[in-house]
Amino acid sequence: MKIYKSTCPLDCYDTCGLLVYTDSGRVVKIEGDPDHPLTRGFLCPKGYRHLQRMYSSQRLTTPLWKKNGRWIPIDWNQAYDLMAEKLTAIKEKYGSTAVLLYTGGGSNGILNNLDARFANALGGVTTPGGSICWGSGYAAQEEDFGMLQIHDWPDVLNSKLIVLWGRDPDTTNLHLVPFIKEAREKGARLMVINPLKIKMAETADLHLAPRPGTDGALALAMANVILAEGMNNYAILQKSSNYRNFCQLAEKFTPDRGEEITGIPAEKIRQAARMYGSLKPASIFFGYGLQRYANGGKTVRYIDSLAALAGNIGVPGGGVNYAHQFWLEFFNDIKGTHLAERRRSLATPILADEILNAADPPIKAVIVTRSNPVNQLPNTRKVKQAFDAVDFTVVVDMFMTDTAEMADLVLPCTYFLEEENLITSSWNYYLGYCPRVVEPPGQCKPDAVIFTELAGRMGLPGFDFKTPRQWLEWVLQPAREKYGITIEQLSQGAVRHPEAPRVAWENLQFKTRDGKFQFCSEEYRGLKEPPTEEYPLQLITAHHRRYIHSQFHNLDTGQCRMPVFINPREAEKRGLKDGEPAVIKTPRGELQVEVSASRRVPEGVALMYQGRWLKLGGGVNQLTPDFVPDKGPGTPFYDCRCEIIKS
Ligand SMILES: Nc1nc2c(c(=O)[nH]1)N[C@H]1C(S)=C(S)[C@@H](COP(=O)(O)OP(=O)(O)OC[C@H]3O[C@@H](n4cnc5c(=O)[nH]c(N)nc54)[C@H](O)[C@@H]3O)O[C@H]1N2
Ligand SMILES: Nc1nc2c(c(=O)[nH]1)N[C@H]1C(S)=C(S)[C@@H](COP(=O)(O)OP(=O)(O)OC[C@H]3O[C@@H](n4cnc5c(=O)[nH]c(N)nc54)[C@H](O)[C@@H]3O)O[C@H]1N2
Ligand code: SF4
Ligand SMILES: [Mo]
Repeated sequence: MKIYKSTCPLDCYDTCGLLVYTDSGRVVKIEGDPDHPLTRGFLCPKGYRHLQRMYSSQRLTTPLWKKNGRWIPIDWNQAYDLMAEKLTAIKEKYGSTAVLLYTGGGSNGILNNLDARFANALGGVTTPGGSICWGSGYAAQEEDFGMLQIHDWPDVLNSKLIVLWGRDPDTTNLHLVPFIKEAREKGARLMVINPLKIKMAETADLHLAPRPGTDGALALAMANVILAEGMNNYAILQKSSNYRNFCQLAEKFTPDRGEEITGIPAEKIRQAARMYGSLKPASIFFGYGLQRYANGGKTVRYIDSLAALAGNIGVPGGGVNYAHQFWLEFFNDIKGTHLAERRRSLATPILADEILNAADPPIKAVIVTRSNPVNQLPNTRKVKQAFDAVDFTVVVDMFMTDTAEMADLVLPCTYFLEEENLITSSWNYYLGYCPRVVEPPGQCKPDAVIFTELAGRMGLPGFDFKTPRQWLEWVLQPAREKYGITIEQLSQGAVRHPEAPRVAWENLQFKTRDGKFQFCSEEYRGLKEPPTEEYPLQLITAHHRRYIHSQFHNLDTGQCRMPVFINPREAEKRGLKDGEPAVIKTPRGELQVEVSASRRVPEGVALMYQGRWLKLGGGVNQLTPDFVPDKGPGTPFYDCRCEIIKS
């Protein structure tokens, strides 16, 4: 038996430290590494299912080529020849930006970015601009602070108040939970702001349940009370711009107006404002749900402004924790940005339309890596149309996903334990390592090798290294030279970024153009798709505890209707009983579902979990809207009205 330290590569806040046990060339057990400073020895349900997934009989083990609608196994030489031939022909006829590279959150491995290097070396391609995930809030924080920083997780122990604003750590950020518990044992209070009664709301000191997509109005109404009652803090005044205009905006958002928009009683808004204005320092943890709306970018900006107003920026135990942008400058540029001669960007939230309408050049080929856009982009019907319209689609994955099904060529990649890699996260400051602990099955190859070999075959520049280890050593060179961080060191456990702040913006020197924090005075706007008589409910399609996006769903057997959670009163109004089949309808389409009556969901809201495969009876994105929100562009999945009827 051998034991290795490794890192969970999933696109998750936590990037857990793992202990991987092998015996006779097989992984026999995975558990949490108790020495990891943040994740401390336990895993979430997905972490414990890695083995089942890695050894699943559904793994793709050979390149597959679709001929006359049937999959034919081919070898790598044939696969590379096919790709080289198609991509060269398309580049010659239309230019390299006729190729779209679509990458996603399948793996946080740094070497996986060699797909982008390949695309740049090809001459530069088209990529989705903005983000399917966090785009609106990201753009908002860049406006306010100039860049994104977070507090170290343990800094929450300095907080007197913790605000989980749309974040549900028990579901998506499990290893933050013990830190929150410890802070509460030390006396910190907890406020949960979430339309749903999440687990933490059960024990919170205050739970506010705004109507989905109205948090901006809540933040402004809280600012109104803080100003009216003189609880504002002046420390940031000299270090900020646009303070007065923000105050003028907030003055218009009385608690009564807040109540009208959010549905939260004015007195409760006052109570929340008094807690936030007096229990200092207070830390806010953003989730991404609240920015998946037409107004999501502004929402995040108003909340940033509220935090600044109350004096919760730049202080231990304070902060507005969204994401951070460290590490990149400590690595050599694996994406090879300099290799591209041209590039083009298409807006992510309307990508299907963008593909269908692209001209000069049109999109002729799509390369999909570590993502499942047919399942994960909004408005599936259109996404399928767009993929259908493209001449040549290649998908690199471990499984025959909804997207892979639509491809011409599918290339089998390795599981993270089958090749070495480095793992970073935008949600904590640690860098982790994954060693190669077992041999890959069949002909599976790591993405790094696939794109290196393909580039070699096509004679593209910029691929001087051949093996993953050579690439890793090169990527790490700046961190090694500056801080002595080596692969050997990383194989002993994750390393914290030496320059990342324990407290974000501690000196109040911001990265904005004038070096100041930017208060937001943009006009408040509501939803693009508020409920109507025909579609009276708002549909949230959130992330599930046991799955990460579409991953792991295929390990569950059987096809069944997806549950839709609604308040028992909403079920009753429609004559629907718990467990009964029903149909959910939105302006995009409909889906067969099963009613699940739940008091956790407020009236006026329907909750479904995103990710289940279309071929397993899922596909919530058949229902979700595709339009460009206020900032990012992010992807406003939850700005979606619906109705549920008997089937
Ligand atoms: N309705 C709705 N839709 C949503 C969201 C929502 O809240 N509601 N959330 C959005 C968010 S936040 C995100 S981040 C996106 C996620 O969207 P995607 O990133 O497209 O999501 P995944 O389903 O995780 O797809 C990852 C794929 O990569 C594969 N994979 C894993 N490891 C590797 C690897 O090393 N190499 C390669 N080549 N492939 C690998 C997996 O098998 C999987 O098929 O979805 C978005 N979609
Ligand atoms: N288990 C698991 N963990 C994950 C993921 C996963 O798929 N599964 N995905 C990872 C990724 S890529 C991401 S982006 C993150 C996402 O992590 P989160 O942001 O924590 O999760 P989401 O599911 O995007 O957001 C949903 C939460 O926002 C709330 N919400 C929805 N609308 C509103 C609103 O208008 N206002 C407020 N205040 N709250 C609202 C929902 O009720 C829900 O609790 O999680 C990461 N971790
Ligand atoms: S998915 Fe997240 S919480 Fe689960 S094991 Fe991986 S890093 Fe840890
Ligand atoms: Mo995400």
